[in-house]
Amino acid sequence: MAKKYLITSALPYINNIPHLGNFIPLLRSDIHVRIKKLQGKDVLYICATDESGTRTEIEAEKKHMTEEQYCKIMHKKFKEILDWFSIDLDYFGRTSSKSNHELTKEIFMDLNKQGYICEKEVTLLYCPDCKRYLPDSYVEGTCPHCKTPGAKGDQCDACSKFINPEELIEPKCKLCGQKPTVKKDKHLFLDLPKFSNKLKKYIEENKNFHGIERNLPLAWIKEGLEPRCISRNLKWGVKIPIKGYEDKVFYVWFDAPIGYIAATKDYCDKNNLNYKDYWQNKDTQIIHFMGKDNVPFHTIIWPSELMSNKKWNLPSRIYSNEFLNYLSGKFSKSNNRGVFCDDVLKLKYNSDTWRFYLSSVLPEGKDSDFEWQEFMDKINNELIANYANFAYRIISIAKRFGEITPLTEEKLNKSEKDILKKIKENIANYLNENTRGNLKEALRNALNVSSLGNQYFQENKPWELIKDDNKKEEANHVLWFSFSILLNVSLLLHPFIPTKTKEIINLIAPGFSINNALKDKKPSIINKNITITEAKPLFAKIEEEEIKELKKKF
Ligand code: B3M
Ligand code: ZN
Repeated sequence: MAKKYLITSALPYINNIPHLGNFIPLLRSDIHVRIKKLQGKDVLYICATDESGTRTEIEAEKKHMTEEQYCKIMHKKFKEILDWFSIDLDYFGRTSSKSNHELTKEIFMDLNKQGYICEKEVTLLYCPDCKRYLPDSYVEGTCPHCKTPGAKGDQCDACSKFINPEELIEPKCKLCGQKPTVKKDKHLFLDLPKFSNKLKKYIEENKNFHGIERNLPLAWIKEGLEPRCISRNLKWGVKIPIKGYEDKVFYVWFDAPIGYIAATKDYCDKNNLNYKDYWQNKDTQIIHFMGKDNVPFHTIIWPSELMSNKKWNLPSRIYSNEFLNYLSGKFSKSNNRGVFCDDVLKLKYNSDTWRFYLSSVLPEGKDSDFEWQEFMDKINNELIANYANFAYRIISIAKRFGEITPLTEEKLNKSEKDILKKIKENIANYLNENTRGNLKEALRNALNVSSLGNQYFQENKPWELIKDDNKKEEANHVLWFSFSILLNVSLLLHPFIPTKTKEIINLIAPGFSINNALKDKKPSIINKNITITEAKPLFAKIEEEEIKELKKKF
């Protein structure tokens, strides 16, 4: 049976409109999925909103809504943003779905039956002013591990270690700033030490785990894992199905990754498929995209949840990204710092423009920065100068020339054969870089092909050939081959800038199927007549003045 791929992007928290940094895993996963589709692979692409937990309770209350109402509105907003950016999900689910509640309970019961859950009395932080327990993100203090101030109640951003809220040094309620009081209560823990050996084996034996995805969990296992509290004193979330826990729900990170399975199930139920073909059939590879801060959850907690019962597929590969910063600092909605996805929708640039810029500065291997000047430079000097102008120039000349008849490969001269050879090499590199998760490099390979096209076009001067009645045949040849190069560039750029490239492909090779185009890892050649009746520039140049305005605004 042919391999299937189930590809996910980390589930965004329902209460935060993503900034461009949060958007990176969505963009990278979308590009990766589209490249896999060019290769003719069988891919299902899934995401969902992460809805459980305190954040939702507090935001809903601020807006005088029930949690259900609030999540419904926000989910719709997220969906609009993802559609606008052409994030081509097969299904965008919700962790508040019935399927997620059921699957979470099922997986918990399995863990419990196998002895992987333990109960302990814990000290909790309670804010008497706000009248609520302060888990996770609503309490702040100094990290007990690295002593950095400003650590959250579940994880320290500085050293990325897990924290239990009561371990924070000098804790403060993030809502009112008061010092919380301490209460004792019984809670459930996932007994992580019991998974240590299995996790170690799983990670060590999986050749697809590299860098932080391999080193971080192995280092933590070596240090010794500790049981992880998985219940919370809240109402909004997945109810805990055992006696004595009626007033508690699961910790948001317990049910969130199960949301991947639930979203798959919801998609499959709607399409007469079986979600077990993805999650329980060993021919399926599960691939997760996320920011690096999510790596501990996906390499330790999540596989442990799945190990309760041998039936589940474990993640085959994790692609994590470093952080995208805004002008060398952090994005912050409250300080109006940086560009958020809802802002982007109101600006004049189309989604391809944003996707191209972000793709060219992806924080892969190291952090990167969003810079307005660079935004303008990348769009004007790479997207427009290298690709869009190439496309526009050939199309304009072809419009003046009239119908172009296709030739066959035998008609190619030596230098054209060389170009095809180079395109083939770039395709091979492009696909390898995609497998390694170096999408910024894959984009380079696509642009290399565009440079080859520009060079060919410049050397063969079709604009002169079309003026000479004796050179009709030569003009036809050069235009046809230029269009063939343009087809290849457009295919390679398609995962990055899907909208414009699709328009170009439909214009120059109507009926050409984008899916499967790179199945044989070979360049494509146009084999039908080409008639162009209209030519217009693909993108408008960005002017200095616009950048000045934007710098002021953000
Ligand atoms: N919502 C954290 C985040 O958005 C979390 C990811 C869940 S993935 C299962 O960064
Ligand atoms: Zn720390």
